[in-house]
Amino acid sequence: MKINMTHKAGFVSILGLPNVGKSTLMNVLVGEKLSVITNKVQTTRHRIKGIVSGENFQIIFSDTPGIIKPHYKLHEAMMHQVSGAIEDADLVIYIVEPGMKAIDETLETLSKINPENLLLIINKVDTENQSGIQNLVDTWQVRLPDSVIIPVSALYGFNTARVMDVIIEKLPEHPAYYAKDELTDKSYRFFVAEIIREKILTLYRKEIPYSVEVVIDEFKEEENITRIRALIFVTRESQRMIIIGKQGKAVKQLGIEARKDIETFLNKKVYLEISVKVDKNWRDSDQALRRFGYEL
Ligand SMILES: Nc1nc2c(ncn2[C@@H]2O[C@H](COP(=O)(O)OP(=O)(O)OP(=O)(O)O)[C@@H](O)[C@H]2O)c(=O)[nH]1
Ligand SMILES: [Mg+2]
Repeated sequence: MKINMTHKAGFVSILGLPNVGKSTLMNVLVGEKLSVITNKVQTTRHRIKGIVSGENFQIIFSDTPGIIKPHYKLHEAMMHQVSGAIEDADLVIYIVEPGMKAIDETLETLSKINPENLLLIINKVDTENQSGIQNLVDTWQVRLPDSVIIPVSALYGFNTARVMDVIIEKLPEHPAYYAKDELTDKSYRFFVAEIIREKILTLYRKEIPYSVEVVIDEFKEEENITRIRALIFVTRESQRMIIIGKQGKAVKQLGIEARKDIETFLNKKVYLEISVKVDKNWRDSDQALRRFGYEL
């Protein structure tokens, strides 16, 4: 027998300072479906939506860039997405981690959010003992008396089911916004560029990851192979030399590792060509940022 139940749906934005585990948490909450998220073609903006649909509910999560003070127009564009995610949200998940000092900065951001629609998550509690966790919860509860506060370990899945329950409980009644099999708003191109950028982040050090942008210049699906041409932009010739490496060894390694992951992701053979270009000013250029898919 099918019981007619009301349907809930809403937008849940995940915010916080850099590195607190926003992306880890979104991946966990979207669950196994995340791996399929990447199989859908949608828009090219940088805030990443992950959609979870049940029979009677739909949650549209937004993973957002970590909140920082902008040094470049790039950062402004990133923070623009954070403000957009706050404006669109039915609920905001704000993540903090144990020992986080930047409480004032956090409270300033949180002052823009209705406390009843705020879920404060203390992540990484696997790094804290029981009384430490209780202290953190108490400290935050004093500052945010009207918000739900949940200690979580996104890495180990501790309390993440409770987070889902609280979200579903708080969702407004609304029909689904997206088709129930839709998993993200991002395209193949976007995720391919992210795979390459992720490899750059792990293979190179110092300022390289912060100076790099990846653009997919060509994405051609043929019957047995997908041909991808990626452009890596850096801000200085010296960085270009580092990316390429002695006799091209570094970029070759990057290409091999990225191609493997892209093949797994697309479930197809991939031919990947990488070029490295210098654009001194891309982080401060409206034109370049627009080309790279940032909204200004
Ligand atoms: N110990 C522990 N580490 C975690 C947990 N959640 C995330 N991490 C780690 O924290 C680091 C940052 O995680 P991300 O999910 O990339 O953090 P983020 O907030 O999305 O970071 P930005 O996108 O840079 O702002 C990674 O090394 C994760 O493995 C957790 O619950 N416990
Ligand atoms: Mg992240």
